[in-house]
Amino acid sequence: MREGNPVTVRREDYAAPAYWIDTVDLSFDLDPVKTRVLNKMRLRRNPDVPAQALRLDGEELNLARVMLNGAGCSFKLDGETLVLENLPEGNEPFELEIFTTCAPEKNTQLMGLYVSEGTFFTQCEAEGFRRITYFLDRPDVMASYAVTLRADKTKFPVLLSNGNLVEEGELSDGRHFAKWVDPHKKPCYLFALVAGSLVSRNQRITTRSGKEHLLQIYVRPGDLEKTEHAMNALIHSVIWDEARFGLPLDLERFMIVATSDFNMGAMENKGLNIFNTKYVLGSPATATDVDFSNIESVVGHEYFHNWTGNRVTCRDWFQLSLKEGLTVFRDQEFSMDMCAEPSARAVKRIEDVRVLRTAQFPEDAGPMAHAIRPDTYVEISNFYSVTIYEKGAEVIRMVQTLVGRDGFAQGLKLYFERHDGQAVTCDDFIQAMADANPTSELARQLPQFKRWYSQAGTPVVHAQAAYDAAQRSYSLTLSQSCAPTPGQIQKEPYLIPVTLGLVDATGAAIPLQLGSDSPALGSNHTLVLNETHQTFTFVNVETEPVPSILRGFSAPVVLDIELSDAQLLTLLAHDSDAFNRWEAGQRLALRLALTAVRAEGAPPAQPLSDAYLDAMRTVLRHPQLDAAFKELVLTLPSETYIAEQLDVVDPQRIHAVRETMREQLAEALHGDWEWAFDAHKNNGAYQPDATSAGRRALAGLSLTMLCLAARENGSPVWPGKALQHFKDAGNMTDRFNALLALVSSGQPLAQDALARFHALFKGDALVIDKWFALQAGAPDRGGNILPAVRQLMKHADFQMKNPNRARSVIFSYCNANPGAFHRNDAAGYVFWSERVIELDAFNPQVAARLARALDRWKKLAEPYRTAARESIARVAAKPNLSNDVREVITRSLA
Ligand code: 0A1
Ligand code: ZN
Repeated sequence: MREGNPVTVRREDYAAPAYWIDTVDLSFDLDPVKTRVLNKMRLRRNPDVPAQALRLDGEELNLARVMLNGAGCSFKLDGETLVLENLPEGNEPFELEIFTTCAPEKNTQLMGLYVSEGTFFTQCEAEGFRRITYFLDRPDVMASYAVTLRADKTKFPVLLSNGNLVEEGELSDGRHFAKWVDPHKKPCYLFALVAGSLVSRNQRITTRSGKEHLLQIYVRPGDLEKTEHAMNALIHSVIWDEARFGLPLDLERFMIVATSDFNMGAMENKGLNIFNTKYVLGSPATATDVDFSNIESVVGHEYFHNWTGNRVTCRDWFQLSLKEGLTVFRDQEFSMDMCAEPSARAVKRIEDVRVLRTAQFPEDAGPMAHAIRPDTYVEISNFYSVTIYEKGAEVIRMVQTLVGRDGFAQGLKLYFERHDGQAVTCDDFIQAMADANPTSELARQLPQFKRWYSQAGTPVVHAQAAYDAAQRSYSLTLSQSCAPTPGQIQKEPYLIPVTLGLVDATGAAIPLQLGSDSPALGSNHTLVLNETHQTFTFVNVETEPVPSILRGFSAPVVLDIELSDAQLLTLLAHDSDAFNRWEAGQRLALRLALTAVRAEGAPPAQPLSDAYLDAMRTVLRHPQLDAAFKELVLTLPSETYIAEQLDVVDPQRIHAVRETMREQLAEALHGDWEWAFDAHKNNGAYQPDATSAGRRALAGLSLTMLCLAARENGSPVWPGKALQHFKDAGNMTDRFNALLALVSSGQPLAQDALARFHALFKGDALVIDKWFALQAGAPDRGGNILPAVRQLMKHADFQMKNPNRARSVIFSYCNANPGAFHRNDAAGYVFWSERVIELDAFNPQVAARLARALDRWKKLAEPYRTAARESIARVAAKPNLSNDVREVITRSLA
């Protein structure tokens, strides 16, 4: 384990490798206790770099032998680095043979080669390959791989690696072998092998070019019928990437393998994607609509990496967003294009923005804030972040907004023409986009746009409007600022695309025109804000308009605008932009929440206004709006999002206020919720499409509201109905929503339902994860959740070493249940520090994610703040922390 040697890596220190590795021939004798790895490589000096020793990365390897061109040679170990000083001079290639062993069964970090439920898996991104063999473990070293796997045939009948199977056969002693050759050069982080007892769903497809491909999904026997949705998603991904971007599948065989022990979501290894089971397995009986939609987007994401990530990869890990931001953007677009209804696209956009604002904005305002292309890191695993991924995707989306959809496709085409087969930088990407669109604002103001890559923090755009009735003009002054972030005090202005429209009091769109000699702009236009202050004057505006600014969330900024309740109600009722329509409702609710949180004394009993409640009723009963959109509008802003608006945060008070608001909404709209539940509850045979999912979501929210109201008025009717609905449910979404309704409203019947749920799904790990998560994430009533969480950890099904299970209990409590986690007696923080330390001893990546739960401690009110700092200090005082946790904790206390 890497510990005690925290070195800061700097982007500016990048140097090309001193050697290239052209070919790698790996042989594995797979044994869980001791696996033997023979690595034969052909290397040559990089003529562009001064002559120097060869330094190969290694970690937790046992070195048995090193041979140079077939003979013994001198070498030394510098820490864990293998150093060869006396290599042949000149530029002739030479052959190195390295023989090592490792212990997959003992690999609890799940990096490198490990065993999960008796099957071998690898995870090499970012720096896991060095745990398999000595190597130049960096993404700019790309080699051709041939891999031979040998293992016991009974225990490991399936042997997989990247590329094509070229040979297989029997060996003595009940062992067998398979040899795989990957026709594509790749960096070692894309290497993978799998060996175990698995079965596969197979699908042959013919793509546009007429080429045949074999698509396969490998799972444990018994899980095969849960792979249909993932296979459909894969087929759709192949078709979509070819249709939208002209990017074909470049492999004869494309495989996905699922494992239940995985640190992240999935991994795009060339031709052999390895997935967390959570993002592969889904049947109507066991997976919710959210699971189905996640499966589709993660399958898409990993598949799209085949071009954006694999064909063109990153020069170094500072460029991570080159592949991740771009690929998240692509998977978001894919999911939107998979929606039949245009309104479902808007729903997806709202959901994505909600993630950005509840997870990325806090990161950008906290101690771990970093630019999408950071300048330094200690442990790269800590930078697989919402900033690199989600904000990275927003930056790509702004590029598309600035160059247009066709211009973006042209830019991507040029990017591949220039860089196919290379390891490149974010600068290379954006240059291709600009060069393909030379007259665009992007090309004209490229250096300024690039500040999105170098500056951390969320910009605030302040909007001020003035209507001049006499001149019939409307001027909008936009100004921007960005708060300091660690290591970046001063920020330069960004280039911000601000898409807007103007709406009159009846909701009609006002035609846009900037200056009387200027062309008509239609009713929707993107302004480019590139200075600290800028005024835009619209002419021929007959009546005072309501501004609808930042439509579609055209930039990842905070829009600071003073809109009256009446103006927000107009937008909520009429805006043609669905995102801003939703946003208007959120702003109304947020305003009421903040007023109640800031009020003196006990929180008000009825924080919601009649106007707000009437507007919500109108949305809920609206004949044209679809159910998914209604569910989003009727869901109050999260506690985390409310907290982000405040300088001093009292999580208990925020929780209390939001719960009161929910109860008020539940009671005031009681008849409407009853109508909504009845109107949306029956959907016939399960289909995972967005429209049906939206109906189930709205029925689920209605049921929760009805159970909440029942708690207030003591009526047993709706809890009884919820329990019945739970029992009768024909799919997991309905069943889980009924259970959630009972649990989140604190109904006594919840206990019965929870017990039945466990009995019904015993042995189905992903469903049992939900069972744990629901209880650990339940609203706190009198401090009952922490004891419940400690009890859950004693449950026979609890396994700390399985990341999904650990997350389902511990993260659901510490990261996703602020009202229960932030306790007056500091017990939540003590629990957190114990778990960070406990996890760090065997899985630093998972521990470091948990360590982020107290990122925002400096904003907490007393007594939380002092107690949080003490708990963080307790973790910091622990010797032998991993670099992963050490980096998070050090930055948190800085
Ligand atoms: N590249 C993957 C994410 C990933 C990163 C690190 C991992 O190590 C445990 C695993 C997966 C993706 O973006 O999907
Ligand atoms: Zn990715």
